Amino acid sequence: DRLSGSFDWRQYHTLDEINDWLRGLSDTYPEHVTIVDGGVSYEGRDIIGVKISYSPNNHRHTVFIEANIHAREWITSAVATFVINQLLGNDDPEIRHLAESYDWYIFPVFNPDGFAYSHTTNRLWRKTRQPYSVLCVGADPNRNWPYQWMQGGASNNPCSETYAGPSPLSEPSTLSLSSFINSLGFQIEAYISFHSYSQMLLLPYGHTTDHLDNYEELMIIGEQAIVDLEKRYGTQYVVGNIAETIYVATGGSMDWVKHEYEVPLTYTYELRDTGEYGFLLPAEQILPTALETMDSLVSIFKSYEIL
Ligand code: ING
Ligand code: ZN
Repeated sequence: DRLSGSFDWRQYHTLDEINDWLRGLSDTYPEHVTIVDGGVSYEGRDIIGVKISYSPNNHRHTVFIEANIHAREWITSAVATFVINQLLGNDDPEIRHLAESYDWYIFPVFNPDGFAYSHTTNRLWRKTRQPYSVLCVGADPNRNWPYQWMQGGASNNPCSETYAGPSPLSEPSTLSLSSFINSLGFQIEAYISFHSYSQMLLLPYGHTTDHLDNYEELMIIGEQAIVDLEKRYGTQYVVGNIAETIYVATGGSMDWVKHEYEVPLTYTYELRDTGEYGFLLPAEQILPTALETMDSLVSIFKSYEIL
């Protein structure tokens, strides 16, 4: 039932389908959508995102959203593309306000090689596809960023699922995405990373359970966001620091961006579910997951405006 030329949220899509849809948006909405070039992966795939801006001549505050840095977490790119579609096409006044208040940079697939491999060969692949030994391929791209690299919850064994890589930014994808992020630098007002699964809203940092930077403010905004997320379908989330709430983990993208650019709003979502289907979340749950997640995003930025 896959109509050619269509894109929807009733099924999961391949990398090519996602990228074709993104490129089509810049034709449909030339005044508001620009394709942005996040570089090229180890296997030579383009890492593309969209910039959505309703005031291209102004210097606006920037929201950066990344998804599918882990290959098997398919719900994350489905939600990211849904967010793009909402920002461009939903007439709801709260969503129009949100869309038009920021410059948005949204990358639905941060790890295209792994994502393609999870479609063709191994549905549960997590890492990149750069080989490190005869037997073991890939580094964990969410353990490969320079802040607190290899300081806990990461492995120096290339065969591990959490292999941090031989050095920070050893992966072509993380290296080129880091330079793209550097080009935005202190313009970044919010950084949102989508993972699955566990139904959590996580705050920096992963190396310590200490409450650093603007932890209190992020907790207040996050607690309201999960209340607003729950309203639609009763889905329950928990909010908290990475190390306290899920596990110690270092070298994550959000922690690096937070520390490097003092980004005020930083959240990592662990989307549905809590383990019944895990990474294999049925396609029927894409739309409800996306809708409740959108509710929480609206909530986050509404709270942030007030505080
Ligand atoms: N969870 C994340 C992981 O990379 C995380 C949790 C978020 C760690 C942010 C560090 C920083 O392990 C999943 N499911 O991948
Ligand atoms: Zn993940």
